[in-house]
Amino acid sequence: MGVLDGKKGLVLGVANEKSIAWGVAQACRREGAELGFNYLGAALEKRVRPLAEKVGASFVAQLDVSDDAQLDDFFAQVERQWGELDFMVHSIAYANKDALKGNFRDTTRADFHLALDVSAYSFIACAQRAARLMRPGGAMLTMSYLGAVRAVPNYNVMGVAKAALESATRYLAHDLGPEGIRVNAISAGPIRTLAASGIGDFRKLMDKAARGSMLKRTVTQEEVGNAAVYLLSDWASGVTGEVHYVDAGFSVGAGDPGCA
Ligand code: 0WE
Repeated sequence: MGVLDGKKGLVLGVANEKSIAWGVAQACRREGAELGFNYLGAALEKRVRPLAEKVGASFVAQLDVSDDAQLDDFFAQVERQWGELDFMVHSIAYANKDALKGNFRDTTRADFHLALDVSAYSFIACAQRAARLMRPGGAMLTMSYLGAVRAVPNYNVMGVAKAALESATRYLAHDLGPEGIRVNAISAGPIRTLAASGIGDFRKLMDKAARGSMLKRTVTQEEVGNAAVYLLSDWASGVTGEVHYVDAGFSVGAGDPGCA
């Protein structure tokens, strides 16, 4: 008996076993959901397929969210295979590595376009296609970060993208509410993932996050997964348009008291 028993859901954005999306997928599986996954390209297919197998996934297909033709094709395959969809998890972001350091004011038009396209527009693109396969009771979820609402050093254009993503969450919730479909976001504290491995000084950032948190630690993929289960389940039937923080209380604190 799980809270997602009988539900079919897509988890978009698994890259490897460290991915937040993988933590979400495992929690959803534990609660009885039938899962489908995407992979970005051939290189990640080798990573994703074995993981998908571990949770008995019934659907795995290629989807690069920056390509409309792939979006159409992916969701057409979901429709053929499943017919209906109960939930969708979007855990996808990308910015140029060089844009995640140095001065925000040096952000180029190309850096801005790429980050906003892959990290924010892609949720809209997936939501419009997923919604057509959902009935009342459907749920969507995306992943954000505190840099959406505060100026976090070096997060730069990703902060602007997450701000757009959180706003899109509210507008999608507005649009899809009358259809009985809920749309929420989780704002997770920093977690060591493939995306994080490309960032200098991530260790220091994790340390600061732990010290400044209420629980005096960082959060895990499993904890994000458990919160995701709640938001995707019927227990959250009255919750939509929300950004739910899973950050050990960091965002409600005044910061690290030992830090000047
Ligand atoms: O959203 C993120 C990371 C997103 C991300 C990470 C990378 C690294 C490698 C997007 N694109 C790329 N592109 C790459 O080439 N986080 C919330 C984690 C994160 O990233 C940061 C952070 C935190 C926290 C970057 C700078 C400062 C803090």
